[in-house]
Amino acid sequence: MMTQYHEMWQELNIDLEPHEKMLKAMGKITEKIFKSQKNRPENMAYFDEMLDEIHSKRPLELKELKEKGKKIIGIFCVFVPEEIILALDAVMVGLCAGAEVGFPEAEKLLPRNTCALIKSFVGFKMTRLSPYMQLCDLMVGETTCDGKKKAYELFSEYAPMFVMEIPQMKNPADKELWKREILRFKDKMEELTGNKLQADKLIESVNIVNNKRKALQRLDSLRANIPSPVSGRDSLLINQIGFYDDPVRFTGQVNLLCDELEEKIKKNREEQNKDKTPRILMAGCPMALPNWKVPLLTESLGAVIVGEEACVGSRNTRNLVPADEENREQTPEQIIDSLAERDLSIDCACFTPNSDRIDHIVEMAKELKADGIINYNLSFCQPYNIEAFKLERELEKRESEIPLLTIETDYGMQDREQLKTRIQAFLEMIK
Ligand code: BJ8
Repeated sequence: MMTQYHEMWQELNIDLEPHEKMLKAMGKITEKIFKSQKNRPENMAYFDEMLDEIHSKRPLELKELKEKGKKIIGIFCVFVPEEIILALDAVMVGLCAGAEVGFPEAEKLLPRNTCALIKSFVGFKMTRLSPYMQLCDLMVGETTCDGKKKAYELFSEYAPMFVMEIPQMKNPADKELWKREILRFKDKMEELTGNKLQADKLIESVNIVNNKRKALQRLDSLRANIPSPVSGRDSLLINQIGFYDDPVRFTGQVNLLCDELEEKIKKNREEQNKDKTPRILMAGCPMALPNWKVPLLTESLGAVIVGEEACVGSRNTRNLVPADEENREQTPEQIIDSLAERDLSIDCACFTPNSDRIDHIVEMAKELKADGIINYNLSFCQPYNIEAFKLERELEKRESEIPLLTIETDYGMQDREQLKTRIQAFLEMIK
């Protein structure tokens, strides 16, 4: 099998030597971060395997699908509608990345003071270290923050790009703009795949994606139990894998895990009042795979993360598209209207105003019985760093008793000790 993977990487023009080094390093890290945890749910085995084989098994599946004529579509933001991609018989993969490995190359194209998430995906492409990027027939960008917008302009010299214009506000005209953009994307996808969008296929895809979101919602709600039946690290990993895996298979595995967690909760009833583990809600910038620095630090210091107010988390899964019987009789355009409506409920900091996000953070903290919030921001991410001030002020204004720690960091390990000290002090304060 290994030879088969090597052949695939060669065919995909992966830079083999650094790629092998990277995979070896990843293997060691994942052992330490995930597999060494005690009393881990048995059904995490599927996600561990997905992670172990993230550059082999899944890319090979995608390559085989591609050989059968399916198109592979890379995305960088949860606004890009997976429903349209699936309905046109293509496959979606997330391309946001959470490692520093390609930064020196990325910095030849972008200023050093660019957000790590952007430098990471640009770096992976330029260093030819991602089989997903090499497999893509089309990469879909979006005009969210300025950093991404300008990076896509440069990136388009290296990869086939299609950029969607995301509105910055949420007025009726903005919804119309977004709906037009989804229709423009549909046209592009029809041209690429040679398929025509049909209402029944679109409804089927809406249901597939809704089911994926429902399974992740189920997982999130189980974490509201005391003690939480699953670690934050594992939950984050599951959410990250959701951007790579086959959506139907992934949903089945998340539900299987949830069945096991429900059993565990029943058995742990008597622990309920004894558990004093500090419970943390993580809010802010998305943590793309393999960005686990802050969750690992937080949980290694004795806390448990009970929710992610982020796009790799509940911001992406909170709302569903009206489906099932309600839209059986609808035309594709009417269903696209519902897609646009749902998308505009995403409270990304790129929108102005974005007060829903603060309400959601407060609601989540209450529902998940969080003892504190860690507001996680990537350096040079203006939208989230500026909203951090607003969040602090709003929590004070509302006399919210929930303590908040705001941190600004990147993908490097240089600030590890400093972060550790700050998180430790925060946890001691909330105990
Ligand atoms: S809907 S959060 S996935 S844009 S962290 S690149 S904002 S400078 S990732 Fe995002 Fe879509 Fe919004 Fe979600 Fe820019 Fe900030 Fe970097 Fe960011």
